[in-house]
Amino acid sequence: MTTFSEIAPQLEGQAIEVPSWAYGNSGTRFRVFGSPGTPRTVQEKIADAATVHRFTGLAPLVSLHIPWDRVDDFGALRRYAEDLGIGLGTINSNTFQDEDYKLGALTHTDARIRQKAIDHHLECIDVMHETGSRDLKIWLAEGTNYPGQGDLRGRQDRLAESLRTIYDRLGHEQRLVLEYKFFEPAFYHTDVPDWGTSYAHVAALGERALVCLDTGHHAPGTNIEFIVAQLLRLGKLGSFDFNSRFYADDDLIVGAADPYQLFRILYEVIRGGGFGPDSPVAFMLDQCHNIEAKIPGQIRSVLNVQEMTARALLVDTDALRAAQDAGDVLTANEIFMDAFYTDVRADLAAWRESRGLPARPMQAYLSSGYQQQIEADRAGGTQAGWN
Ligand code: AOS
Ligand code: ZN
Ligand code: ZN
Repeated sequence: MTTFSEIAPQLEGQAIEVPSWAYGNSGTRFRVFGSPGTPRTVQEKIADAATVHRFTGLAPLVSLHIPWDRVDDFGALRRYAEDLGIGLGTINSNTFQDEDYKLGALTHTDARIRQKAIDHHLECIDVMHETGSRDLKIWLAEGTNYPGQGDLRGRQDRLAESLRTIYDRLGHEQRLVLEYKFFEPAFYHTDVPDWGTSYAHVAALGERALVCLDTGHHAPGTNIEFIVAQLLRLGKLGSFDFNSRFYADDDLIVGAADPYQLFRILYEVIRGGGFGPDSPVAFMLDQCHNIEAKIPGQIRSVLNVQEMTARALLVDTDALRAAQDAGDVLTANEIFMDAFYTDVRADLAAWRESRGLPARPMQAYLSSGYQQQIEADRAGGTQAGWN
């Protein structure tokens, strides 16, 4: 079997993009709970994101959300982040919290409202020029709650036209990633519900339009790693929104609900050419720490991705291919499971230390005093959330 020392070099430079909103307050429709030390500003969110990177070496970018992270000077914000050792990543648009968008945004029958939603995305592209971001992430909460409420085909036509206007404004180095979600907040139909619909739209737009795959956005039982393999084959997997779920879009810590599924997804990413320094795939997290401490929650998340990546790299692909070609079902499965069952935590700890990082990032953070400091420093003021 492949050994850890053989695959360790491939772990160099693994980069996971943490979401700004993971550091702010979040919750469900029943309540949003605050917690001490929660950031009050986007600068404090960035400071916390930089802290995750400092202890793990895994999180060099923080993705922003407009308008939640809007500032007057994004150039200054970029320099602030860079002074803390990280960069600004994906810009996430928001057409799901404005009164005008109750019945749609990019799909709306009213051209004035569609233009307002398009203009919001054009503002996001302007921000990208200042932050140096590559990706504009579009997630649309658009759909209907009742059969007959909307013209399904007309909505697709208007969506295609709106996306075309946005795509044509992108800079030459910029990309559009279109995220799908099978339900919520719309309950009867969602206008971008599945990978096929996202693929159809991004394929029509051009080579710098790709699919964003949120691991919590599928019906229970969906074989997500198959979608990963297919989109990589098609050259249209742009980014992940990693999280985990037990039932719906729970936005829980990635790998917490089903580490084996995360392993299988990462195996397909590696086999499909989506992993490594030249990978076109952004490894974003999209999570909310509703009840647990936020910085430790992000540390746990990036470590879970690193650990399952290491295990997936351990798969003996030569032996596996031989077993597959021979039709040796049980041996093939055993080779696959051998890698998944390999505990790489001690190897990872030693490898981190060899690179000047804490062997055990979580324990290093918890004993660093940073949490106590921010709880003292941020005792006053209004905590950031989904606003
Ligand atoms: C919503 O369910 C989606 O996962 C979005 O990707 C995400 O929550 C949003 O981008 C945050 O603005
Ligand atoms: Zn998402
Ligand atoms: Zn989601």
